Amino acid sequence: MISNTAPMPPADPTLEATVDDLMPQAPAPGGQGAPQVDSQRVPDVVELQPHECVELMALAEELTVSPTEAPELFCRAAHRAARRLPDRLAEVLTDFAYHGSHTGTLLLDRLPLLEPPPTPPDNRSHLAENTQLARAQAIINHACGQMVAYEAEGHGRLYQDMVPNRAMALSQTSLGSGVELELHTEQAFSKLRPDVLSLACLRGHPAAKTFVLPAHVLLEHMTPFERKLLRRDLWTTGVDGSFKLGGHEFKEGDVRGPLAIIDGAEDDPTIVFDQDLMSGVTEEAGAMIARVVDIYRAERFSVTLEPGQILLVDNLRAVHGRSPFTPNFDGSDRFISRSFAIRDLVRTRYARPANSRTIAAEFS
Ligand SMILES: O=C(O)CCC(=O)C(=O)O
Ligand SMILES: [Fe+2]
Repeated sequence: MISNTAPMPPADPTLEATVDDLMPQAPAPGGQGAPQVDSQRVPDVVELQPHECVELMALAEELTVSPTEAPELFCRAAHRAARRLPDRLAEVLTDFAYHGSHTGTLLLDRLPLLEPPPTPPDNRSHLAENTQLARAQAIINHACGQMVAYEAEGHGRLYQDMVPNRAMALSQTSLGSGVELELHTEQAFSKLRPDVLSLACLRGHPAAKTFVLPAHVLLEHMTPFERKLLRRDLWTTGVDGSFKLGGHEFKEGDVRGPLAIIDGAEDDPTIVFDQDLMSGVTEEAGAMIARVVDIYRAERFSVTLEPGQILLVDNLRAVHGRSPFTPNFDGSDRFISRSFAIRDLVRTRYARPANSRTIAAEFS
C-alpha cells in the first residue's frame, strides 16, 4: 500500500496551501511510541519528538569525518548512522524515499540549531558542512538514499552553501534572489539528476518561499488529451547555468532530449520540467509549457523555511521553484545547506571515477 493511493485533499484553486494546511489530521505514525506505521498516513511534516531530536543529534555528533577531505568515508559513516535512527523516523524517511508523499515534500521540523556562522557572500567558503544541522542532514539523506556530489556544480562538494549572491541576484540559479526562481526539476537536463533535494535551513528569510507542485496535482488539472501529450517525447532542455559556470564540456551536449514531461505509473506519475530551459518540438508542445506554469501558479504550495528545518523535495514526483526576496548582503541573509541523495548508487557508477562520490562533469 503506498501513500500515493490515499485520497487527495480537494484542490481549491483560490488557495495557495501552506505546510500548515497540509499537516496530517491524524496523529503522526508511531507518535505514541507505537512502532507500527500506517503508510497511508505518512505525514508531509514530521515534527521531531524530543527523544528523536536527542538521538539524531547524538548521531550527528559522532559524525566527525570531514565531507570535504574524505567524502566516501563521510557518506559511509552517515549511512551507518542512518541505520541507528529511531524507528519511526527511519520508517517515515524510507517511505518518503520509495513512495513519495502527497505534497512531494517532507519537512522535518524542530531540529536543534546552534548559532550558525555569518552567512557568507557566495558558495566558496563551504561553511554549512561543518554545522551540526548539516551533519544531521547527512544522516537524514542517507535514510533516503546516498549522497552524491556533482563536479560541475557548487565546486563539486557534497554540500553547497546556498546563499544569496550579489552578482548572481538576477540569475536562474540557487544563488539568485531578485527574481523568482522559475519552476524546475533539479537537473532536468541530466539522467543522473538527484532523487531527493535536501535543504537544511541555517537562516531563513520571511519572503523566501520554496514553491512545490507534485506531478499528480498537475495532472488532476489537465484534460485526458493533455495528459497523453505530456507522456510523449516532445520537449528538449538545455543545461542549467550553474553547471556551465566551470566551462565544462558534456558528453551528451548542451541540448538534451526530446523527452517527455510525465512518465511513470498512472497512479504515481513522475515529472521532468524546466520553465527556463525547456522548449517544445512542436507548437502544441511549446504551448504546454505555459499551461504547466499556469497550473503551477494556481496550485503550488509554499514552504517558508525556518532555522532548524530540513525540507526534502521528491525530485521525481514534484517540481519546485522559489519566490524572489531581498537580501541585505551583510552576513544575516538566508543560509541553506543544500545537498542531494540518489537511491541507486550503482546506476551512476560509470560517471563516478574510482567509485568516488562525485559525478564527473562530463557525465552531467
Ligand atoms: O531556495 C530555495 O528554497 C530552492 C532553491 C532551489 O531551487 C534549489 O535549491 O534547488
Ligand atoms: Fe532547484
